[in-house]
Amino acid sequence: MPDIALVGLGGAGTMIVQRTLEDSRIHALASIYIINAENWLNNVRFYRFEQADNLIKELSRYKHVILTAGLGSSGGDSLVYLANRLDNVAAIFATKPFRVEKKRVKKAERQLGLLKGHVITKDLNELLVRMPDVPVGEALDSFDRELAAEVIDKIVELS
Ligand SMILES: Nc1nc2c(ncn2[C@@H]2O[C@H](COP(=O)(O)OP(=O)(O)OP(=O)(O)O)[C@@H](O)[C@H]2O)c(=O)[nH]1
Ligand SMILES: [Mg+2]
Repeated sequence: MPDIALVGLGGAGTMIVQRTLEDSRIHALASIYIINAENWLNNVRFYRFEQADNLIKELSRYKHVILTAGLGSSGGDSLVYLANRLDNVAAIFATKPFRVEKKRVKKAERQLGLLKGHVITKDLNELLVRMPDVPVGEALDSFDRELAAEVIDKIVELS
């Protein structure tokens, strides 16, 4: 069993984890978990949030756990739940919602306030400035790749 578990929560978490798996080293270095997946991935352990208490038991067996999700969502709620119950969280990578997603922005702030420990956040609003003319799907994809690169660096550092 690897020392590291990488956990993606919700739609954004799934996408970010999926991008990390394009680096062929990752499966050897970390066990991959997806919670409330929106699409299927090979060699990944899938859980529903309703199984969170089993998941906590399983994740506590690792030396390091890395969590990633889009804040403001139910994935963000699950991230808070897990992060505050595990004592082996090495890093949290989270995205902040677009300004127009008003309800999610508020919810994201509440989630950040509840999270203990350091959270590395990346703000989706940056995309509107950096890539104003790129279709949103493409812009999100390049954003997910940048965040995945940071997650990969962390996994390599912890290995
Ligand atoms: N990084 C990234 N963020 C996304 C993407 N699609 C949507 N988002 C952002 O992530 C936020 C959370 O969306 P999801 O992760 O799909 O939400 P969820 O956890 O599946 O749960 P719901 O709240 O039930 O939709 C959205 O409000 C967007 O701001 C994506 O492909 N990549
Ligand atoms: Mg979703």
